[in-house]
Amino acid sequence: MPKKHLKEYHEHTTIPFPTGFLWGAATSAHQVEGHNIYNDWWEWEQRRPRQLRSGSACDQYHLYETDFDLAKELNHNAHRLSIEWSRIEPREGEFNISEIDHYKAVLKSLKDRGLTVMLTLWHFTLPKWLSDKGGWENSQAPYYFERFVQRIVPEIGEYIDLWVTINEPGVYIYKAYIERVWPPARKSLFGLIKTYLNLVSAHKKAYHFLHQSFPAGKPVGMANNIMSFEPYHKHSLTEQLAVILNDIFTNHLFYFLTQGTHDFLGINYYFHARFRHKGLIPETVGSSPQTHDVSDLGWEIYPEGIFDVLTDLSDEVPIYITECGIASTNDDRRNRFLITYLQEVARAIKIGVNVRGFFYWSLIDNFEWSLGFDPRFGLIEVDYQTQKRHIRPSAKVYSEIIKHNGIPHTLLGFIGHSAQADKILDKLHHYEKKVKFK
Ligand code: GBH
Repeated sequence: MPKKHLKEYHEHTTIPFPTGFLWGAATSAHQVEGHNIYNDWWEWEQRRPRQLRSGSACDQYHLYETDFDLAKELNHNAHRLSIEWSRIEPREGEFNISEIDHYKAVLKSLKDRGLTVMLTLWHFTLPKWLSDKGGWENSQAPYYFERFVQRIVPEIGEYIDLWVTINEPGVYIYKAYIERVWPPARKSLFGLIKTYLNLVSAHKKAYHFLHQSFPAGKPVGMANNIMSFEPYHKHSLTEQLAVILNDIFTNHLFYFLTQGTHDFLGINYYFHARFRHKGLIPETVGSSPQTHDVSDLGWEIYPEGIFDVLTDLSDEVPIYITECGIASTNDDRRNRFLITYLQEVARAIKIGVNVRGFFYWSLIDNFEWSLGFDPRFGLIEVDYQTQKRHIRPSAKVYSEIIKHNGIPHTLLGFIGHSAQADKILDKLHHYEKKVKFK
């Protein structure tokens, strides 16, 4: 290309994503629906302060059409959500037909809007009847899950494009058995191991059943919380050992135990951790607003980490980023997050990583488990007093990226500026008029 065109080329092109890339957002049933009164979380919440109970949550059980209209309006072409087992099977072996019909209507309304549907079958909550029997520690738990899957899949299968069997088994055992801030909040190494292995078995059973049900093929995977680990000192052996061990347990063990049962890898990316030794024992180095750009929860904004985990897990099967998002009431920060993280995803794709989609966590503000409603992850703000939805400016930036199936270069210039997204978009539209994006 002649030299004089280089500048123009640089400024006016979009960082492209592959054709057919899935763009959307993710939610989970208990976090958005409200009144999931037959599950273990509901029971657990009643023992906690009122503001930490899910209650009506976002009332998406009734407002799903409003929310899906907004997703559509924001150019999303895909959506990830979960169904609530305890609604469908509120008592052992008894299936509630009207709740099954409800989910058919929900899923159909996504299809009516032309969205590709990714459905999670288990996202952290258990029917109370099962938690009373020991939950995932019960040796029969994988069979109960399989029975639920066998009952529901034929009913809703026609609406689903991609299946996620289970969400973040590693996070679940950590929260429930180590931190003990989630039910069953038990101190039991045996229980922890049993739960983990039963989740392995539950995933495999669901995988095989889904494959039998749809021989023509609907991809099946699961979603793992994948972290980017680093040694603080490049040459410290103890720190490197800490990286290797954490990497094995957090990022690879579940895949290893379920080898051959993943049509794609579902990656939830939120965390970066550096290990620094104090004496012989490596500790994680924290990030603070003084030293790092962090979310409202203090989680470090570290876009390079998503490149790291994508290249690390790049394999023969495709990857979907099943969750990635930030809790922030500062929307400039969310813009910065979206643009810089997606730039790193694009970089990974450019060097050959087969990434097929990105689901921002989350479409709307929602119930963040033990932390209640304070963390604001949504592209759309929820006013919990009125259940009104307000589109955040960052949702429009995301929508613009989707429209271009890539990141317009004009957006890059604004990373780090505190300009309002509306201004960024004005500028972008001005450019578009001038240079006509393809
Ligand atoms: C994902 O977990 C989950 O899949 C999703 O449900 C969650 O909303 C999202 O990320 C954002 O956190 O209850 O004390 O543990 C990632 C791990 C799990 C860490 C929820 C923060 C909330 C505080 N996250 N946890 S607590």
